[in-house]
Amino acid sequence: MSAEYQVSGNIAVITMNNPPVNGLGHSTRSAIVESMQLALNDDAVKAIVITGAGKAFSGGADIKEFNSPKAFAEPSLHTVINVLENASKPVIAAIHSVCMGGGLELALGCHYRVATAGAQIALPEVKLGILPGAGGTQRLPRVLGLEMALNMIVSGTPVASEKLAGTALFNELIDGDLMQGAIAFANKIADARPLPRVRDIKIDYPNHEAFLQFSRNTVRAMSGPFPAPLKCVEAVAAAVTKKFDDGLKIERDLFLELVQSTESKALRHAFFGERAASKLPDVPEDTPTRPIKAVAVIGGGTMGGGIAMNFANAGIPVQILEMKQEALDKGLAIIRKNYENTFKKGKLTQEKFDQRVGLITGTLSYEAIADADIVIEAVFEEMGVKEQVFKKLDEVMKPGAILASNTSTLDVDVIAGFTKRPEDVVGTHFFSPANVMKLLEIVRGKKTAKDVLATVLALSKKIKKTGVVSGVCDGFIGNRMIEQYSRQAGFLLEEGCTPEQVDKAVEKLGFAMGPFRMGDLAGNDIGWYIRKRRYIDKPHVTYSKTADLLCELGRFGQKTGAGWYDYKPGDRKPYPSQLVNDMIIQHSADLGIDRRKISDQEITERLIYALVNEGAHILEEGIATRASDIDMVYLTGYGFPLHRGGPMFYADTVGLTNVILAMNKYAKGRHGDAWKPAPFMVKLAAEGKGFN
Ligand code: 3H9
Repeated sequence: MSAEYQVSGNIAVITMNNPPVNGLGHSTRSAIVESMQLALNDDAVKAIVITGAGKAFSGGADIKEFNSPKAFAEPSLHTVINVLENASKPVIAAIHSVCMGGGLELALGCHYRVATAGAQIALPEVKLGILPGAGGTQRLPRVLGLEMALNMIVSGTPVASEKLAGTALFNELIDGDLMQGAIAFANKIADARPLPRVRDIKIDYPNHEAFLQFSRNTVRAMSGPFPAPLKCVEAVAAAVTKKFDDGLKIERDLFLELVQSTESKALRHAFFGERAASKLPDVPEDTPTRPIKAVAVIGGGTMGGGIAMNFANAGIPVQILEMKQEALDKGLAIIRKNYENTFKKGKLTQEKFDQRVGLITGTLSYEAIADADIVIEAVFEEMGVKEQVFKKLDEVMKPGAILASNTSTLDVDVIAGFTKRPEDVVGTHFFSPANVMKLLEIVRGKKTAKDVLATVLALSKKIKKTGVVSGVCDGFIGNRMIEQYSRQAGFLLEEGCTPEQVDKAVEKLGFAMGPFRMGDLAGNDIGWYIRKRRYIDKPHVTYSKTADLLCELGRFGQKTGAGWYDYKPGDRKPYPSQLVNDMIIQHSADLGIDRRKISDQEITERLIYALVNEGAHILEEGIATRASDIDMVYLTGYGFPLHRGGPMFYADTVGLTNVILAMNKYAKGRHGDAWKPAPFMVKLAAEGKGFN
């Protein structure tokens, strides 16, 4: 039973009970209808209160059901709402904590609504690529007015219940105990007739057509590749221009169309992917975590400073350790400047500014950080330097402190081996700029303790990052895959592309930036440094030499005013470079390659399928726990287009057999050895399955 039924005096109370957020899945919907029958058939019952158990009134339709027939099985949410709205006895929604999506639609089908202050009220469907499909687009404008309702529906942003007091959404805001208040309200209105229905309210908005047209234009310009926001406007427009039932039908048709769209499936995948990433099969959810009340960061450079800001933003004091006073002063000054910029933009109050700046202090002494609960090393990416730091940390840090490394490529097990407490060592790979990028790759060493992983996963939530656990391997999940992508980008230049052509093809697919613009932004010297190491460590791996030739010209990117593109002073816009293009053409000639015209399809397939194949190896080796973890790494750290759901989800939408067919085709070209499909992917394709 996903709802409980009780009678208290003359009032029946139906309590939805489907943890964690009382999602309106099939069993909950059925239980509400059954409870309603009991209440309507009981002559002693004068009014019915409906509420939610635990931490929500209701988080809406059960999104997990969306891919199954259960989502639309009777009683549908429409049916449930009809039962409530047409009941012969008054039905009162008693709202608290979270009232979202289908939960709010259900409440709007009740005759009355009471709520506690602080409840989050939203129709957030648009964030899942759909629109409210159970009357929300028709009823919310009737209680909040056209403008406010449209804003809420198009943005999906929650509004606190007290901010909506005084509107027709709430009949009363309850101070104190919600159920006592709701039952008192129910007794007060038990005999009042006729029963008010939201559907009967008339929307009065002078010149609504002009407003709707303005909204369409604005929303179209802002919604990028996502169809849902504009459809939200269409559905709300129907609330004003059509009869209630006709509007409901329009909403329903648009909902059914959107729920099947790849964009919505991708957003739902990201919603669950984000939450799944915080779970590890062998680390139980009740694993105790270590308290984190103080943090230390080794290194006050750009990375160390950015990392420190995350903790200050979350209210946790951070010490930054540097070797020299000058470097420390410089690092602290940059952090202060960053906060000042945010303050000047009006995104930080004076109080928050003072608090955050005050939480970050500096030191030159290892002894001063000994009591930190976690220390994150962000020093130069060289094993010798890491060795010195970790030996020192092992010496000074208190027992139980977590020793974390921000390494992006080095072996965390080797680093752990520099200490006598490898179980306390973990990788925390932040992405630059560390105070902005959402991704945190958490690298699990062979000996990393489970409570250390549980602690860092919980901490990543606290600092508003998407924490994804990776096993130890060269480059971990993200950089190991991007290496294959970058190799293909280089080969494409040798075979006939210009940097601009490659970037444009990828950007057309929805990437924030193509590989060459990205290189110019991040600094081409970083890749050069890594490749030089690889030429020694892994001589069998082939790379195009174009990137080395570029670096030999000192063209490291925006920071040197020239990279794959030319730049004008004070202007970050990339201009195609004749010099670079000539250099690429000359290089092809030196290699004896006949340059050919390469289609956008080939460019994007080669770049994305290179990611996918490496991702399949990563899954096969158990480096990533699940395909959605890889997708989360790419969505939150590498600018993979959200509406495509991440590389593994994208491969699933193309179909793994099609991916393998394309790879076989490219295997016949230059560097064909890069195109051997991972056995795991071949197996899944043969079974007709996908990664997710
Ligand atoms: C809809 O209503 C369509 C209708 O218009 C039309 C229908 C015909 N379903 O976020 P958290 C799970 S569409 C299933 O970490 P928080 C979530 O997966 C729906 N499961 O907690 C997680 O599970 P697990 C419109 C759901 O306290 C657990 O709850 N509604 C749902 O930070 C905790 O989640 C939305 O879009 C759901 N609807 O935040 C609301 N919601 O523990 C989406 C949550 O196994 N949800 N779960 O990983 C949210 O925004 C937040 O989850 C919420 C709680 C604010 C509710």
